[in-house]
Amino acid sequence: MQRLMEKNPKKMVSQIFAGNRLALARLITKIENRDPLLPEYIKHLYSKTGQAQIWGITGPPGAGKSTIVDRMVSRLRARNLKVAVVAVDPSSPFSGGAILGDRIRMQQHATDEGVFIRSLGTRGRHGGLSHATKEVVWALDAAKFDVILVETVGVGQTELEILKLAQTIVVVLVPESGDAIQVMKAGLMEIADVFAVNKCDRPESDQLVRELINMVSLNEKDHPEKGAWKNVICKTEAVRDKGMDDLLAAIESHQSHLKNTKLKEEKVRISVTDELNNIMTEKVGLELSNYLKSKAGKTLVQNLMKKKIDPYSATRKIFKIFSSS
Ligand SMILES: Nc1nc2c(ncn2[C@@H]2O[C@H](COP(=O)(O)OP(=O)(O)OP(=O)(O)O)[C@@H](O)[C@H]2O)c(=O)[nH]1
Ligand SMILES: [Mg+2]
Repeated sequence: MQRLMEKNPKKMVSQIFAGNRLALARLITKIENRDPLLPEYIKHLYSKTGQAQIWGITGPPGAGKSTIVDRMVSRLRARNLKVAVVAVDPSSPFSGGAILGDRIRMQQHATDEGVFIRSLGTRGRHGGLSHATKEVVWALDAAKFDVILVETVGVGQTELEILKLAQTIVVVLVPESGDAIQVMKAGLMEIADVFAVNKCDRPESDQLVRELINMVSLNEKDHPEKGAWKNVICKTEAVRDKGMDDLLAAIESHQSHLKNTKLKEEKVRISVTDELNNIMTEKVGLELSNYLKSKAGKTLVQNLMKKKIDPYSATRKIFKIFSSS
């Protein structure tokens, strides 16, 4: 019976709309595994996406992201909002369920039907993680989660790519993550909407706050795409639940700002264009690797080696074959 449901994307998606957590978890696994039926599932759920608030939480390892996420989940649940957490670790081959530490930390939410927590790793694949994360977020959005928090570890290019799907981005920093110059270098100034200077129990945190304030005011005019939004800097001590209400207020204020300006629409425009790009790249890559395994593909490669054809002409030839199939 369960298998039958999985072979019927429309049925499975309707179970997800109805709040079936098992169906949702199964779809997320299919997304991770790039199931061949995935386009069918997405076709049935896409029109139901676009309702959720999507918050991105990033920052260096150990900065306190998960602790902050946990505090936010408690606050959102107190307002009876449904919350999903996606923890993305591009360096981890593990996925499914939460990473051990997060699982322990999030235990208080484990039995709460209004909370869904999932970790995503690369599972040995290169690239495509941001694409898969976006589809996971669509699934959660269609499952009617009000707020989806996406936590990414680290501050590399992959994380910046993943975070494109978020509407509001919180960058969590701690004094030991370096000075504000490093923040600039890592590209965090561009993507941050709110800074949380966590571990404010440490004396050096005031210095970091001061540097950030300077940096934010210097940077404002360079980023007209943010509209009149002025990056907010919050001092937090997540482990003792301090500064969390101010942080939540800053995030909500950014969400209102998006709604009241054209920025939200612009973000959606960028996001859908990006999706097309991702899907096209994935599809063309897949078609190409299949073609190269075929007899015709192997002959073409031979011809390239023998200089009987040049790479541009070969590409045109392949495109012709693809467009006629
Ligand atoms: N002193 C102090 N420690 C904190 C604070 N917030 C979190 N921590 C501790 O910092 C450690 C890392 O916290 P996490 O929330 O796991 O940090 P993270 O950024 O999610 O870590 P990764 O996901 O591994 O990158 C834990 O031991 C926390 O208890 C804080 O405000 N002050
Ligand atoms: Mg974490």
